[in-house]
Amino acid sequence: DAPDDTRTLALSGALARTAGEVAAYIDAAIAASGGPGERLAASMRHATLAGGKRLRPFLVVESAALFGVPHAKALPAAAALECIHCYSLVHDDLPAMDDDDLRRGQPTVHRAYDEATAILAGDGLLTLAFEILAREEAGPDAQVRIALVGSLARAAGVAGMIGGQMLDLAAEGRFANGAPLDLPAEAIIELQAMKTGALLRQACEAGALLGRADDAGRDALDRYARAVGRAFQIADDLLDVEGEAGTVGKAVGKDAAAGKATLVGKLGVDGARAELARLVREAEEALAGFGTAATLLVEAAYFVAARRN
Ligand code: GRG
Repeated sequence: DAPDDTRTLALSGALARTAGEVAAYIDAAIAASGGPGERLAASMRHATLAGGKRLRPFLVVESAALFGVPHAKALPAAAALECIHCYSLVHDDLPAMDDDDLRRGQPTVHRAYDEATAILAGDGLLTLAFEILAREEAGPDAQVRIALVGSLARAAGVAGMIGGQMLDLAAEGRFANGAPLDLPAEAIIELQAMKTGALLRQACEAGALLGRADDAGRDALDRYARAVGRAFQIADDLLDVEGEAGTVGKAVGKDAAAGKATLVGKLGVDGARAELARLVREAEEALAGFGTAATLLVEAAYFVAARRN
């Protein structure tokens, strides 16, 4: 069953708490990073501190909490992942990529500043993420910190987000001067698992690493994260068709115009909704072994599926 209002309220409170703590952590990390002048730091703050659901940091802290890790101890890994996520949005919005004017209701970084500054703000956040993970406070010992670095690098890199973005551009027909490719559903699922799923999985993997989870715990969280990642993408594709709360569908916008390959296109809206419901059940079942300790993570899966922005 869908969660009741009391449980949804608990999730909103937990999301807001993590969002505030991660924003403060990133703000301080930018201040301590030693970059020259105000412009670079201000553009990095624009990219990271102007809203966002902070879903990935939430998944890090709540996954770690399953293994008894206090909130504060998971914040560096959560902030590092959010830096990577925000950098990917800055670069994805650039003229050479999606050429977007707005992000989180604000001008994109290249619109608020300029293109060169946006590239450097993204690069600055990418490297700041690994600087954070190298801090002693980022994990209980060097072995865990090295594992966190490897995990985040793989998820953000060519076998994960970057590789998925490249496949996505190829599927749009960008490199062959051609029409968009008509990818089969399995190829779309794989592309999306890399482009957006990899960072969501990394969030749960980071929690498991911080908590020194055993194989069973790691596997359960990974099954959950895979299902949440797929649900996230289908919900995003449905928003393209049906619109964010209070707007006309993004289908009138760039994504649909670019003929992006989506599962909604393959399954239709009703088929996609059914798949979304199945994935949320799968996410919930994956965490059944944790009992009520996993309530917030289960709520988050429902939240991802029902999101309107
Ligand atoms: C260009 C380096 C580079 C990577 C691009 C992940 C990615 C690859 C681009 C993101 C662009 C995008 C809009 C993808 C669709 C799904 C998505 C990741 C949406 C934004 O994530 P949310 O909803 O954003 O978690 P907030 O604003 O809440 O943080």
